[in-house]
Amino acid sequence: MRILHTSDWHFGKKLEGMKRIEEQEKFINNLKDIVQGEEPDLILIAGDIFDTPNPSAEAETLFFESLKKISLNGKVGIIIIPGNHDNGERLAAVKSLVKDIGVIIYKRPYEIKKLGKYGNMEILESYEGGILLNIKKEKIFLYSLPYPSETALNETFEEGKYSERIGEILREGIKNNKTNIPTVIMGHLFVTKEDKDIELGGSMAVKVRDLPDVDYIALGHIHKPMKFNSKRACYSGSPIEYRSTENSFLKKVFIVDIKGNLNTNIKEIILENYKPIREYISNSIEEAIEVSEKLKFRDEWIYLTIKTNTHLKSSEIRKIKENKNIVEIIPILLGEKSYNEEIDYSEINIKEAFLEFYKSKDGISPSKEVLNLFEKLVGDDK
Ligand SMILES: [Mn+2]
Repeated sequence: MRILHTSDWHFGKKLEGMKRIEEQEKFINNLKDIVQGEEPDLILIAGDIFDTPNPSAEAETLFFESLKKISLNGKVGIIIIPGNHDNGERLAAVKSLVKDIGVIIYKRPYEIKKLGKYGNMEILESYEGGILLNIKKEKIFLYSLPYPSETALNETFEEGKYSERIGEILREGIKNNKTNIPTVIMGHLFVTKEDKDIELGGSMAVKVRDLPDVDYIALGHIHKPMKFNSKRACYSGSPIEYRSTENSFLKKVFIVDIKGNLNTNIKEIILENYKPIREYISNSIEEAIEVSEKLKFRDEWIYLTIKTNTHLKSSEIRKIKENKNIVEIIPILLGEKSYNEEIDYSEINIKEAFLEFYKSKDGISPSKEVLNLFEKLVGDDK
């Protein structure tokens, strides 16, 4: 059986307030082409479909369109679990409508799915979190674990025992596969090679060694593609660079051929970069204005650092921001730090005190305009 594994779509996510919906649409078209070319039997989406529990109508519309597109109008089955960013109940609200086109959506851990046909797939047996699936006369046992928070699992984790506990839940869950049918697990988890107990954004870590040995583990949560070969466990990562720190690695989806008896072949497919995040540095405000003008028609998000010895005027900021792709201007003030801690402000006049105080903040002297304005405000106090 051939599986396509993806996760962390984060539909509706923005970059410093800028919408990414166009890139998210481009990803779905890219993914549809991959599905057509690779012909998977099943698509697994391992959580964080949306960026927030209350996604915008625009993000939801894109999600519904995506199901239709990447399933090739119901030909390829899709199974989805919620991540920590999703509201499982809301994500699964559409389930009865999408059942006939072969989409199964979990709303919470331990959910028992109804037996029967789901488009071209059929659930032959159903347990807490586990299903025995028949797709085109091939069978797999799939155990799904949506983001396992204490609330979702309705239990309190014992200090230092989280990783072991998750391992136990997974082992218990796959026990219902009593035959030699290949087993696949899908989970929204923070898995790490580290042996220490660590946390990521409030999620406790599951150690690789605590994962069970199955044919494949499709993971979601971490945005960088990763493989834990000893357990055939992978993070597909997010399809889009969601932060500037994500521009150092390629975005991927995985094509996984499950042959049984732990004989699994994992292939990585590199996604297009629909709109890269780039960082530029200018050595003056004039240069920054020139750079932003030059980059205007380039399809990239821009963080622009400006080394300057004066503060940016609002007119200069406006000029730079004529380039709609500038997400942030980061000024670095290059004054000599001449702040004198010893100064006794009672000994000097108010204009001198203002100059010293201004310099103490940014290490540069105020412009003529600022100084004139200050004098006008306080009157002529010599
Ligand atoms: Mn997540």
